[in-house]
Amino acid sequence: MTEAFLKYFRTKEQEVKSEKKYDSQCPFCSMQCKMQLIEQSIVTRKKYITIGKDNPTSEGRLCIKGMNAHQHAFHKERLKYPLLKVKGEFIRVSWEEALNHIKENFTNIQAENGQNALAVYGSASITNEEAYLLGKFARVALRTKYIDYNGRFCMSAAASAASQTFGLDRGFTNSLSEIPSTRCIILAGTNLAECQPTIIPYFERAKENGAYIIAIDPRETATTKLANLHLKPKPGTDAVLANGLLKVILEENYVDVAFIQERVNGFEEVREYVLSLSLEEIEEITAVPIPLIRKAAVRFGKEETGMIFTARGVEQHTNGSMTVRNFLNILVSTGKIGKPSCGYGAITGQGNGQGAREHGQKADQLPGYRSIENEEHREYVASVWGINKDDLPRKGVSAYEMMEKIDEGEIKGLFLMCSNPIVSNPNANFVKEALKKLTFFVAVDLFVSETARLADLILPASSYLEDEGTMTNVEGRVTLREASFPCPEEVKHDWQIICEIARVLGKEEHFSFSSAEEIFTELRLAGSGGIADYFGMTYERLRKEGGILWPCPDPDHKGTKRVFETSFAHSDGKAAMVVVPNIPEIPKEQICEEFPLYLTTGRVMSHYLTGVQTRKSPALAARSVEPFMEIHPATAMKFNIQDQSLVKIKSRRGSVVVRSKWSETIRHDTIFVPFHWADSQNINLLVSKELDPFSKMPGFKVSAVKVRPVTDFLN
Ligand SMILES: Nc1nc2c(c(=O)[nH]1)N[C@H]1C(S)=C(S)[C@@H](COP(=O)(O)OP(=O)(O)OC[C@H]3O[C@@H](n4cnc5c(=O)[nH]c(N)nc54)[C@H](O)[C@@H]3O)O[C@H]1N2
Ligand SMILES: Nc1nc2c(c(=O)[nH]1)N[C@H]1C(S)=C(S)[C@@H](COP(=O)(O)OP(=O)(O)OC[C@H]3O[C@@H](n4cnc5c(=O)[nH]c(N)nc54)[C@H](O)[C@@H]3O)O[C@H]1N2
Ligand code: SF4
Ligand SMILES: [Mo]
Repeated sequence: MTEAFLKYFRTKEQEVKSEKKYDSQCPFCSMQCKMQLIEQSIVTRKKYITIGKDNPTSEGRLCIKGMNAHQHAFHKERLKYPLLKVKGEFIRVSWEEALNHIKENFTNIQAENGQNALAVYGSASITNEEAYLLGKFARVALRTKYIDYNGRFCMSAAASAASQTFGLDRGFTNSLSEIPSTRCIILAGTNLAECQPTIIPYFERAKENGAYIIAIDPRETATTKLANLHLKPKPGTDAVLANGLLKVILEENYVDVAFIQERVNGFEEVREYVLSLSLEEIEEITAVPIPLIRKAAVRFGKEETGMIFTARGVEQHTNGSMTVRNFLNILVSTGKIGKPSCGYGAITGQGNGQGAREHGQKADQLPGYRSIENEEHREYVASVWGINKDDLPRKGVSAYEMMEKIDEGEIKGLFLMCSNPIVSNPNANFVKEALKKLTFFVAVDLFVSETARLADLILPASSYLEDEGTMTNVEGRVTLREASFPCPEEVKHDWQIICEIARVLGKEEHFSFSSAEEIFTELRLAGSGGIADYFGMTYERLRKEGGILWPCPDPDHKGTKRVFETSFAHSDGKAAMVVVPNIPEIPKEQICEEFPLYLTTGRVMSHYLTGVQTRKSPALAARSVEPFMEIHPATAMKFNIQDQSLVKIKSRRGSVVVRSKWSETIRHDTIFVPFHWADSQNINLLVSKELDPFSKMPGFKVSAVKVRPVTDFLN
């Protein structure tokens, strides 16, 4: 450091009058890094810095999003009061007026159209307590069957695959501490380096210890650079690629016969089918050369230990669930599960992507991962809730299908909490038009998001800095996020908002909670004996132990570091393999003369999801100010597209205009656009409404498109 800088630094330091520290947890991804917010009072103002805090998952690390999260939480556009739309303009109203308005509209809608005319749309960015309460709110306060959440677009394909193969869906079957000692790692469709940056040292340590890393991604990313071998399939062909890997594993005899005999069903059918396939055809479909398929399969097969990780790159397809099941076929048939340094990780997305999929926000689910269609499960949860089991609604439909019901007029009122669906749903224009048809629409948010703009009433929610509660991270570790600040002005916690609405609807007796901890106590009971069992956890334990891995069924239980050590969670204790058809993503999205390129979508390091929060953070927004289209220069030249020029991308659904970014490392037939921007830059205007039949996951990762320079459309 230069003398001048040191002098400047010292003067700055002297200006700091006092300093306060607040323990917190990042509001963004599934790593849920623990952090500390430092508030410095400087002569004329307050200054905030966020630093990492040690914990078993992120080990004190933070990425740039965590470091700058406070910028959106303290942003001047944070909602502070309820806003009611009157003649097209939002005006400030009191909570009492807001609640009365809800009571009147919800009551009228249900009186005229039946219970199911109201729907609830939740989120995996809220706490476990809030996710649990929202599920209960829909079933007990509104008595509607229509509830689903944004995790449908995130974890649903992996969750459905793990539930079907293993009988249990905990994102990572092991704890992160086992990664450094594994010998071979498959990273399928995950960009950890940008999406869960603080996890990377676990993989770096594995590599230092000699592990062989295989990445599967149609483009080069900061993550694929970590790999020893990078397979670049055509988007949407991963299920076929997995068949190829499995074929080589079977032919070269890398299967674990004893493990299969003892612990696996369905192996023979899969074996017979996969051996009947030709590697030439697999090469043709995936565009991955046979020698590379062979190299990857042999390496994974022959190593003593191995792990497979999948993320949205292979999951967000209309065959996403089956694709994941095929990767699990590989894992199970090589016996690389339920043992030290062997396992599966569905890299969870949102901060509470794991917990929020366990406690009853899903259309067909009750707390503890119970099923709303199972009589025993209904009986148990109804008894905890103090209601008659026959008063519990049956299952509803998935998030996007709720939009279709809104469009059809079956759903007339919507309660939206912590999501921005007109940006994040596929077929975005349709979704926007559908939401405009609602008779009454309430959005609960930190800001006036693009979707909240369409609401009749917006309620101001507390941020991660103010809201205490538990979040279940990427490992399945339940962590307690402490509140650091009181709610600003008239802001309320999501759980308080739910309780207050329940109260005006006359359901106070079921929602008389005065703290998040009280809700957690009921959640533990409602989930007790279920798959995701938190019964043994208390806030006190979570504080003391720095988080607990579920299941933790009783207070003396230490938590579960590794699942499936002795048996899988199906009733016979066995894993279920399944034949996965050797066909790529829906044929409609195959490229053709008119739409010759595959569009795939995803993320950049500095923005989070629909960008409502990160676009408000100057430090983050400055790193990535606008969306871009990654395109190979050879492809760009073919379509007369210069680097850094404006391009129109068009699919069968719609078009957007973004700036081009030449990249030598993306496939020639593929372009990539991140989805963090809205309105005319919303890439979901181009994505189709087709859904995966098992998980109802949309095909965010494959759209057939054409590209043209914007100048072609001028004059
Ligand atoms: N910076 C940042 N971090 C985040 C988020 C964020 O928005 N920003 N969001 C969080 C959430 S909710 C989630 S779900 C996770 C998502 O985490 P990831 O799933 O890792 O992120 P994506 O960028 O959506 O996709 C991962 C990779 O899949 C590749 N891909 C695209 N199509 C295909 C295909 O057909 N096959 C294969 N094999 N790969 C393909 C893309 O090129 C991309 O590099 O990240 C979490 N972390
Ligand atoms: N094309 C394409 N589309 C995708 C994806 C993709 O890869 N490609 N990925 C999908 C995935 S994986 C996901 S997870 C979804 C996410 O999609 P969304 O759920 O729509 O994304 P967010 O931007 O997280 O929206 C959260 C909203 O809630 C607000 N908010 C934040 N914290 C709180 C809180 O504590 N309480 C309340 N009440 N509000 C809060 C934010 O301001 C924001 O407006 O997008 C999906 N859409
Ligand atoms: S975005 Fe994820 S990796 Fe980055 S600080 Fe937050 S929780 Fe940690
Ligand atoms: Mo996600």
